[in-house]
Amino acid sequence: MRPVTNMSMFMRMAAIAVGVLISSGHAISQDGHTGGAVQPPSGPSENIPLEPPGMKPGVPIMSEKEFQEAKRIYFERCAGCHGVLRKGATGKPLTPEVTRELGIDHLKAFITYGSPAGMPSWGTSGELTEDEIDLMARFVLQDIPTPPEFGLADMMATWKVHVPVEDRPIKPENDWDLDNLFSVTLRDAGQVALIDGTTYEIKKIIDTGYAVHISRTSASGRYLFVIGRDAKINLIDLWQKSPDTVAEIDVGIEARSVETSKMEGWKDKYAIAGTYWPPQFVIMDGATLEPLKLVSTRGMTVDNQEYHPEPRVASIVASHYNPEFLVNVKETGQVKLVDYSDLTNLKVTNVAAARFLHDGGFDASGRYFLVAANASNKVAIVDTKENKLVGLVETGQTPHPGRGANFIHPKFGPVWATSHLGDESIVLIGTDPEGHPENAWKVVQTLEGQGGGSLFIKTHPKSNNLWVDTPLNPDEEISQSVAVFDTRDLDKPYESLPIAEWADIADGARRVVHGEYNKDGTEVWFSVWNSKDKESAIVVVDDKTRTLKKVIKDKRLVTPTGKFNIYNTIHDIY
Ligand code: DHE
Repeated sequence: MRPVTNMSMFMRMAAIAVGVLISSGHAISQDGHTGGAVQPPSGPSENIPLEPPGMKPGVPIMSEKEFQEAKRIYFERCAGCHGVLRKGATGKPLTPEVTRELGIDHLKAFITYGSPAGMPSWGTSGELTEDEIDLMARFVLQDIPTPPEFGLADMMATWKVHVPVEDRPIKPENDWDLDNLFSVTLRDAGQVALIDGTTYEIKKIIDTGYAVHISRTSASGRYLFVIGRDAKINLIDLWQKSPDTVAEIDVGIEARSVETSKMEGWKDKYAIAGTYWPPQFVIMDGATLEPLKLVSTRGMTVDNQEYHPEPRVASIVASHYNPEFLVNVKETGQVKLVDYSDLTNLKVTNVAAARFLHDGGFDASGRYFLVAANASNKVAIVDTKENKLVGLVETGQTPHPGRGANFIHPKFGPVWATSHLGDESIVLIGTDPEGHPENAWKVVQTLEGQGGGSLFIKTHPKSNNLWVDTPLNPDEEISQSVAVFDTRDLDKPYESLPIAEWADIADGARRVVHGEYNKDGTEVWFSVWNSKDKESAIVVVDDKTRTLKKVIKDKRLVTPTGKFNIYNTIHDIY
């Protein structure tokens, strides 16, 4: 397996790409939108009770104003990797024992130039000024400010039902093709665009939380749940004449995941959201978002069995076999199967997987859930019928599947695939223990893609194409194109399609990210992701001919990233 050629450079670029975008949460107000302008998040910084900083011997002085500013920068750029409590995850621990040992000059150099292990070069890239670097070096020498908890009363204080259930439509009141609608994340606008999958018309833009992360649909497809990094959930009723937010709530301070109950008999009943801070999840009423049950994820790590105070909730999926949510806890490496059939006597099965759990998806049967344990270079497989771990498979470096891709391999039968952040490999894992027991939960083939920095991989049951993006690769030619393999002949080299070039955008990073199919599986949509002050686009590719079908451009399409086709999201098609 060929490692990424310039790992330091690559990881820096990757982290910068993430960090830059996290940091830009300014309002872009649009005519006709609901709600007001999106503000950058208060983050954990706002409510933290302060000790006077810089009062310890050998620890530099900071004014309270500087301290607040540093906390904001830390939340926006550093916490995703180092953790709110600075205990480390993807990034190294930054606890005071560690930072004081390193000293201020070392810290400043580190922040300025980055490291081969993946620390971005915040200074040389121009992302932070010299003064900001000095500020951040002084900040990480201080004691760690612990953000406040966020309990039921805090949630209730933010909970709003704009349209009570009894005032909502009893059948769809618009003529939209709801099945083939796409909810598109407009990351730095704090909005989603609802785009018709046939006409490519932007039907509506709806204000959401800060740097909205994902959209998920209720099992019936009626409700769309959107969650921001600021842990704000918008519940959008797609049956309204003009679909809009009917309820909203803040479930914490930082979040990435939301899901709804999918089990027969429980469809649309509950929603669940997990938070990065505080480390917990909350089960809510599926039609109103009323918070019903909060559960902490603090506890022991799976490997060395030590207490962890900040086990963040990464991906969440709903089981089709049991009335359960699968909550993937990053720092402890546990998959929690949370039985929602009795919230009073809540049963949680803790499956010991590996650290640090991140993103994942089901196999084609919907029974097995495969999740990346990215720091362990492994994929863990959970049987959602029998509630147990059935596999822990070694992959390439830092698997990042999104939800992965399922197809029938000509030789090995049903497989699920992941690409990687840390190298160019694409790993195919056998997923059919009944029909192909010899291949189940084993890597049956490794493909060579165009490079590391991949975030998402995609196919469709009706397609013979396997699409692999590489938005965080340092080489522009690679980050601005996608690789496509023929699933009927995987020994054939991939074809590279210049998606950003097709978008015909003059300048900017133009990273090509996140493929998503239309309902029929005849087209695949990619985002051409530029910074918020530059033009972005969505490029629609004809799946059969692998040729350009349409470029969707509009001044309102600010930083499009994730795209969620309603039908495919309801039915876990990927
Ligand atoms: Fe994501 C999914 C976390 C950066 C776009 N992202 C997820 C999930 C998690 C996560 C836990 C799984 C949710 C689920 O399925 O329930 N993402 C994180 C991070 O912690 C990270 C690395 C850094 C951060 O601070 O946020 C991060 N993610 C990004 C981006 O920079 C991306 C590329 C652009 C953006 O919009 O922020 C990005 N993440 C996405 C997308 C998905 C996602 C599009 C859903 C993929 C899917 O097909 O389901």
